[in-house]
Amino acid sequence: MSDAFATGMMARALQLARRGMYSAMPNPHVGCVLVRDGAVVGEGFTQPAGGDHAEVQALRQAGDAARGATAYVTLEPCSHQGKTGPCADALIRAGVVSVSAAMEDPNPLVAGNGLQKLRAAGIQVECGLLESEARLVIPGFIARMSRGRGRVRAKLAMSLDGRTAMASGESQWITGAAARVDVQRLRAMSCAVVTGVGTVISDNCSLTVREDELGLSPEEALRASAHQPLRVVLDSGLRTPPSANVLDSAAPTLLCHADQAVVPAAIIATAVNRLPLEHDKNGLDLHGLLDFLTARQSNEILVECGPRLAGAFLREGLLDELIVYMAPVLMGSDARPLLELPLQRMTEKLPLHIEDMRRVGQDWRITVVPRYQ
Ligand code: AOF
Ligand code: ZN
Repeated sequence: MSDAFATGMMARALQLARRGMYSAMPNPHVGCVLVRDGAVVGEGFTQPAGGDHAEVQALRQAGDAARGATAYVTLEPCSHQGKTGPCADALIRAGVVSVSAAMEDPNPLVAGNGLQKLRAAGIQVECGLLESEARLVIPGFIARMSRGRGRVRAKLAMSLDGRTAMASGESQWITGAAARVDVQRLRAMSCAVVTGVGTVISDNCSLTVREDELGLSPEEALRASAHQPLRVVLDSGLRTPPSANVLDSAAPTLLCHADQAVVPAAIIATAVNRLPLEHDKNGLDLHGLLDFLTARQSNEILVECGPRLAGAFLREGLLDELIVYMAPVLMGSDARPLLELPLQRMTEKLPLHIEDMRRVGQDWRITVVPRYQ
């Protein structure tokens, strides 16, 4: 087959992979295309956790036509027995003769073993086609597997003059409806959404994914909203009102508090899960929180909070990405700044790299990556 044909098939597999972006977690979302005699005979993408891997779906669709086929898959087929059987074995059994994987699986349980297993069975194996594109599809999974911490992204909304709330704390709404749809999708692709008690008190936010606010097709919206991210509230002194929306039953919640704080009876009565964390003048131990979220297999972590917590994550060097929605309004000089980051000298400034800037309805979305020194 020509290079262009193979590239086209892998691009199709990447497109399929993205269909699992709101539902496959904690699994990486993978896509697979099976081709025989120049025709697609099967397609699949990773199903919600515990469900089929991409290859199994594609093989099922192909049936007998898989014999003699080539598989294009966005991640190395697995070689281990996890919640589902090894995909490498399934491909061998089905009589696939050639496998092109975009990248090796960074999961140490696989890490090349899947490709080796296929080669040992006499299958022609290639790895690396559209690799950089494939890596961009699952950055959270790669980060969790390779550095032991998922990808942490903060979302902030500001006025053109860089303000996020009035002095009173009032902040609803700075951005328009389209930006809020975008935020729903950010939540839907995340395993956890982190906020601070200040935001909970001032906005009574619910931090849920809502099927009718995602702006997706009915089928996609249903799949996306079937999974609710863990809501994490950082609340050192346990000031969260027991009646707060984040404590309702719409999604799981974790209340993080100072390890020495006395837990009010009304909070105990809500039966919310709690995580005591070390605490100092800068607030709760964010590293401890991220260790917990890693143990819970969180690939993408969204921080939706006020200027203080966003500043704390940045100071600790823990933010991988900031998404700033900039609204065409001015909120004036008494309003609160984007971040609490008390710097004094130009030498202290934090350099950023702007990765993307695009219009979202009436607002602009700016995606930046901090360049920690
Ligand atoms: C594949 N195809 O579509 C995906 C793979 O517990 P399990 O059985 O679901 O396995 C999870 C691991 O399998 C996951 O950590 C990753 O290494 C790999 N994901 N592999 O062959 C797929 N999603
Ligand atoms: Zn698999």
